[in-house]
Amino acid sequence: LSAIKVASTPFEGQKPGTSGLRKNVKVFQGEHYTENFVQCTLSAMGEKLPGSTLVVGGDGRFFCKQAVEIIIKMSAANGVRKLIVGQNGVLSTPAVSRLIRKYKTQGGIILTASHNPGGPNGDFGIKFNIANGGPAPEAVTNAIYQLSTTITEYKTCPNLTMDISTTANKSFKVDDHDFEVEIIDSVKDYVEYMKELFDFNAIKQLLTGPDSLKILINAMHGVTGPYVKSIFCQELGAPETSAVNCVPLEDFGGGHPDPNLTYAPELVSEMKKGVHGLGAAFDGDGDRNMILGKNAFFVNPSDSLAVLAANLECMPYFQKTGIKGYARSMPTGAAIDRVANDKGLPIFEVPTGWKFFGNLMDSGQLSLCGEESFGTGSDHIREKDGIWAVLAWLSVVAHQKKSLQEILTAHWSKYGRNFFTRYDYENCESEPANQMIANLNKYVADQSNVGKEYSEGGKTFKVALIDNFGYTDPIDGSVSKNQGIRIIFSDGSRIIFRLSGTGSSGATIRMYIDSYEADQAQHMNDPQDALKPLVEIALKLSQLRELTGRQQPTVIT
Ligand code: VG1
Ligand code: CO
Repeated sequence: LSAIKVASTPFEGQKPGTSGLRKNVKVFQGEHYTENFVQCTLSAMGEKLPGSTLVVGGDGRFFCKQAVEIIIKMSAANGVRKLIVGQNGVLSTPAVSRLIRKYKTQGGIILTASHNPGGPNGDFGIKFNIANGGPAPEAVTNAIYQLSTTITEYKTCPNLTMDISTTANKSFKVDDHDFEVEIIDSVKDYVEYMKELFDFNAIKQLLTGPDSLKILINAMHGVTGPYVKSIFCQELGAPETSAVNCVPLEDFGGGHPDPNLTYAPELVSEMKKGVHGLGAAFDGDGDRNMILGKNAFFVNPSDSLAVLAANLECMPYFQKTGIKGYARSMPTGAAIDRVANDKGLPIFEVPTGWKFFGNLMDSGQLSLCGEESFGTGSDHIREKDGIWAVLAWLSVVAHQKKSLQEILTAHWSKYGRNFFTRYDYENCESEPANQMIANLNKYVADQSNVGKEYSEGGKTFKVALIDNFGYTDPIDGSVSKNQGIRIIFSDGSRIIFRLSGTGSSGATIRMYIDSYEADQAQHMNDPQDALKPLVEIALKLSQLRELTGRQQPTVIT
């Protein structure tokens, strides 16, 4: 077999966002589009490319298989030594992270647009993960983007073919070098690892037997289906009826594979019946999780993180490694900060996106972290991990022998409650959204706004700190600016605005509100009631309604 060079010209906008390059499938299907981006991804590896091993897989959405085929041919032509590919091109994002670490590869390529809808009219995405198993840091994604602006050709091996539908190991000779493709079982390594991390016997006891906890896991036709069946049904003994929508579909059955109260209504209505004690759903690529208790009691992801932080000791992995520290993304509710303070452990605040946790974990300073966007994970891998989060919750329930609602209320009694909500305004016009952010930038740049008071619904808040969040990585010193507008009040309440970096068209505005309540008598209030005054202040201050014309958000968390 021999490699050839194909002439090409740059495409605009091949700039990875919060989590890889995401565009409409039609864009990726365009002539040379995917090839260009794959070439830039490989070229950005520099000296590490020749002789490297890479993991390749995705969430099984429409165009995944074609993309895998392209990557195999191009890797062969670019001097990669070996690819480890999930069967049918399927691997969850956490599974890729695990495989990179387990087999010590130089990185991996993940084919997913995560929580964005899929199918012929949906989105597709490509993301590069580095040797630690985590999403490439900005230095790498910037290098990929720079290459994409000047690309003139890509290398491929058009005659190389490989059946990816069965596990196999095949060797090729491409010009004068060896190339190997190993097609592996998509779930096996991941399942084995979960058994190392958790006490499966304790969880099995919880899920089987007379007083067993009934669970309902909804894979939303994303990649997690086979993992869910294997772990929760086969290994942990939950009945087959506990796992639904477990057949991965190229278009996720037409749904929006995002586990939240709006896009997972089926889980919510089933949980409301009061039959199940714990419900969970995952996103397309399996790194997000939503956890519900009996009667659809909603566990806010920021609370979920704090409860797990307070209870890690009951899990074998943390008994072995100890708890080094915690972290959350900036917009995430600050509930976990209180647990960290109580335990005397460090807490880090990083920008949105999992790539910012990697260095802290690699340097042994971080054990558990999360984001308000239904992302929870630990240093067992370098991605957030939906199934891991459910296993962590089941470990806590098995240990405490209480319902989720009891666990949450006890947590709030001890630490106080951080009420948190996020409003998403999806697919706004870009111009007014940018205008709003520009206005807010002007507002936070003017330090005379500090000390101003805003009153709404009988409550008054005094501005204590305003900025556009910037972060300096404590390990490598890299600086990330403009990560979100922050308006912080004297009681610690926060209003945050940022634009999404994962959408494929238009602008999605995210507004985050976080406010602490010490008074136990208020803890059972509805967060929407508790946060109403701050929501109104945020909407007025930003003029969001006036500028975008949106009276209501698309999604409220
Ligand atoms: C969103 C979330 C962010 C998350 C990212 C990737 O980014 O807010 O917390 O890390 O998605 O998640 P943005 O820029 O749209 O706000 V996933 O599961 O889509 O890879
Ligand atoms: Co995801």
